[in-house]
Amino acid sequence: MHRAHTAFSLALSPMAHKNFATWLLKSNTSKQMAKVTAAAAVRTYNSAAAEPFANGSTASYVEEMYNAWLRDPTSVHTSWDAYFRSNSYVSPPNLAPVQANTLPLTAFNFGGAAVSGAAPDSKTIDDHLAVQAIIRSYQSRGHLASDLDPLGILTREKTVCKDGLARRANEDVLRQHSGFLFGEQDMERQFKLPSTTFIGGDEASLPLKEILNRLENVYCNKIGVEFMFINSLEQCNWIRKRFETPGVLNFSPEEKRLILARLTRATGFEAFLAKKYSSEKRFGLEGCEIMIPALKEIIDVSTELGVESVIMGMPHRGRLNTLANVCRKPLNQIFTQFAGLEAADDGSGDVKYHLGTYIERLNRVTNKNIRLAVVANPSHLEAVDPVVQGKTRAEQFYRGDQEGKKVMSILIHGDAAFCGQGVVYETMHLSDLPDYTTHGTIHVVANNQIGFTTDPRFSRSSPYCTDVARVVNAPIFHVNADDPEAVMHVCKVAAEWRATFHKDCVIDLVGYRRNGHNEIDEPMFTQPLMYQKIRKHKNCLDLYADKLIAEGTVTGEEVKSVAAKYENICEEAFALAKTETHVKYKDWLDSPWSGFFEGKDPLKVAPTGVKEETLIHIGNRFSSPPPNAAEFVIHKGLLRVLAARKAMVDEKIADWALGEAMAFGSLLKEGIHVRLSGQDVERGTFSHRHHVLHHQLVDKATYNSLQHMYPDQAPYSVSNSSLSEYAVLGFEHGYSMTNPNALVLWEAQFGDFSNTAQSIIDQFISSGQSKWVRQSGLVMLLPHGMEGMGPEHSSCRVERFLQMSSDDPDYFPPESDEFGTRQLHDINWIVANCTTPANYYHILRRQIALPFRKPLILCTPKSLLRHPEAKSPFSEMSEGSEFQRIIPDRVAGENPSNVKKVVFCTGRVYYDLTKTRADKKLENEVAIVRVEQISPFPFDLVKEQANLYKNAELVWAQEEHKNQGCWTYVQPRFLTALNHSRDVSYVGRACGASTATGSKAQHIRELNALLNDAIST
Ligand SMILES: Cc1ncc(C[n+]2csc(CCOP(=O)(O)OP(=O)(O)O)c2C)c(N)n1
Ligand SMILES: [Mg+2]
Repeated sequence: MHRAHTAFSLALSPMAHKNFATWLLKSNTSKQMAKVTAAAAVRTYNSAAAEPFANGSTASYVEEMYNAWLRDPTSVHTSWDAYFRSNSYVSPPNLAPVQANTLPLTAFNFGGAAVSGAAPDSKTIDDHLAVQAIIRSYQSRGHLASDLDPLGILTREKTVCKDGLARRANEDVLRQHSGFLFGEQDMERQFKLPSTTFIGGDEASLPLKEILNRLENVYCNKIGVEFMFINSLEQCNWIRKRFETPGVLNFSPEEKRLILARLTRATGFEAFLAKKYSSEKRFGLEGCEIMIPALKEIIDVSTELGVESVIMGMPHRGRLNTLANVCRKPLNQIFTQFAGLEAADDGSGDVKYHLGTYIERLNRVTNKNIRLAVVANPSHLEAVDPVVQGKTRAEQFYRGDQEGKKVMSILIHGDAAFCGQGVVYETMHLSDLPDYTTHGTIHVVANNQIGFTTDPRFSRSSPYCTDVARVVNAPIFHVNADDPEAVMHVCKVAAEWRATFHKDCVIDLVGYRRNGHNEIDEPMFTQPLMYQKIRKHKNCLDLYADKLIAEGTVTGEEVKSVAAKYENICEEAFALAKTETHVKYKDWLDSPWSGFFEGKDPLKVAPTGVKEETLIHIGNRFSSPPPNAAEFVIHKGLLRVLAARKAMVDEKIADWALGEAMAFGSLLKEGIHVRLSGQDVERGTFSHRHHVLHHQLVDKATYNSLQHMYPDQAPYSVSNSSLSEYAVLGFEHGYSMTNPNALVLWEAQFGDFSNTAQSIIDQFISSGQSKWVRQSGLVMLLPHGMEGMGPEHSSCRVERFLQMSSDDPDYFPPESDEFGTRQLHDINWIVANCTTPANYYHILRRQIALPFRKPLILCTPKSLLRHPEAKSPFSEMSEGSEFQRIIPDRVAGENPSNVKKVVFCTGRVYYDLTKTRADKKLENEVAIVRVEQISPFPFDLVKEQANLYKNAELVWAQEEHKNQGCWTYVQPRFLTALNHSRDVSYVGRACGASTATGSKAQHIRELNALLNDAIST
């Protein structure tokens, strides 16, 4: 936290508050008034624009003046008279008063005796305005002076001011209003409280001294509330009320004992691990142990308010403690992870502080059942955030929880990662999008004021590590982690905020890190002064126990006995863990699919062809305007698209968009939810899909025929996403984890953009099953193809996906009827590049027909979307048809002995090759074989094709550069398939650093060269 080091530079408000500021300028009143003008002018657009200074009590005060002036112009000061005569005054909008201030201002006349019905004197007005400005200053900026740092390094000491009061608020907080501070003689004067404060409780006015003390206590103590940038008066008032109302921080003795007991467990857990596994890394929570009671409080309050399932994402710090004391994962399972045992099940596993969990248990405090999941995550900090959101959204969807009342997410962050990692920002921006919102996430920052060895001063440019949350108007509650009661209050407010407004909020738990980054690191190398302080600093549990003993809530014996009891529990679990011989990865699964695998033959794939009448029905619906077509005005161009679709259906052929719709529609018919998400997917980047028809005259009137295929179909959702790959791909991955009976697809605008989501691809999609026994059938649609569009927009870098495939190049699996399915079962993901709508249709349907789930990486076409030959007859999609891993050359294959050369290829280049072959009239001499599923490699079918053309030369032709595309992947596998008895040579572009040339002419030259090389004998 280095908030104090950064000067705030606030822009002038674009919405300068005309009423207030202009009349003051015009009326040229006292100096004091001019200062107030400045206060209004300095106010910024992000500073509660919805609650201008002239609103609330100031506004009602001015209005009172105005009404008095209307009755009798001489009853007000000449400056008011001049102002009102200028017609500048406009009554403020009618804001519902949040607190009735019934006392007239005349009751406070300071210049002379109060006279009933008389106008207040100008000193009264000035002083009231000054007090109101001060109240507002505390609300807006009090957090800058609040006492957040348990180590006191950045804490501003209180100073005694000219009024005799000690306060932390200084010019950072009060700014120009510090000049308004009164003298000691004013301290007992009563001031009317504006409706925008709750510090008075039931009192409409308070002595100045009390006002200042209360403000100081609310805003500059152990809690720093940042909220005045929120653009909603209702929300600002809601927060003010929760923090300002007198007595909000009073806890009952029972509540205090519960906090103490929870803190004892959190502290005891780390101490126990430190004792038993002193040389093991565990990324302990020491210095921020309060996070455990904090999470429990959030969950308690949320459960009380109706939440039944909580999905959490968190980094390394305090993760084991969270599993143990928040999720109540059996301690022996946690301790077993330290024993270095062999795993009892498949997979490569992960380190203990990355594993997930899923627990269903009774919440003892609320007596309600609750499900808690901690999503497994990689080291890549914050990468799990969107995954958690996607999983949460999916759970809400399947439960019909449209407002997020039953399912919620909590994201826990480190201070350095929260402000440093861009995915946090990307994820925040999903928070209010209709198809991505989870209706409010509570973010908890375990802010230990350090990231590994780096001070905040060198790791961020913002005053707080939480500033990223301001972009979505999330309130931010900073709190000193050494004050358990303040922390609990903040957690309660956060849970209530989420339940009330269904919007994100942030709890910034400002603590410290007692040890090094991990328990083996030496922190004094880099933070000597901070760690000298830490060494002398008592831990939070001891401080709190001392406080409760001193106030008589508990005795020293009680404190000791609670700690001893927990230590015993740990010892028993430790003994039990010692009897274990294996770890079970399944114990750590975050998304169990109950029943999905039961009774299934793991090698049996359901048929993917469907009845022709189903295809015709889907085709007809997909090519029809909405039922109320007469009223729904469709764009003329789309009418042509629909007519062309209809013509295809009549001819029983499908292009790419129709093939896709057949896959989606038939799955929806079978009760499979389909969700397609990505940038501009509704229309399709290449304007081929058009799933959402827009009424040309009525805003938001749309029609999506895939949602209306059958009355009892599953829901179809297609959503244009925010312009993010990292967060959106992570989100869809999380969505796909929740339920195997859904087809979840993410489409990149162009395949190359998927590399900005690389950590989701590397850390989750390719390796999730191996590390965390968690399957996913997510489909990534990656437009790919060298079509002269330059270095970007050409390649989805399929070579990278292939390089990550766990498909052994030297191993030809035993041949059997189940060859293809067994390969799919054993691999980490599927990589394919289909050339026909029918094969695209089948591979999508196969995702669901498989008895297990695997991610599918699909290179998808661009020009083929409209290519006259890239069409499939319905017969290739109807019953009896299936996905073809390889598409043989039917013509050349009839007389294989004539064939001199076999060109193997994948993807769109096939159509260029066939055209060149036709031009050269070499159909009988050159066979062209399409490898549609690249990984797992179809060893069996490649062998079969090669055997068919015994004497032919074998080549692999590709349009990508030699070091890219599929060549390096297929080459060794060809040799294995051919048992090293024949060779396969390369035809295509030379190696290249870039994916494609930027010159169209060069592109055409290169393409022609490769086509000529490939189609020659
Ligand atoms: C994306 C990413 N970059 C770098 C790292 C290496 N790393 C691990 S922990 C850490 C510091 C994290 O600091 P903070 O977020 O404050 O969490 P803390 O460890 O202090 O709890 C770093 C840089 C990582 N795990 N992930
Ligand atoms: Mg940190």
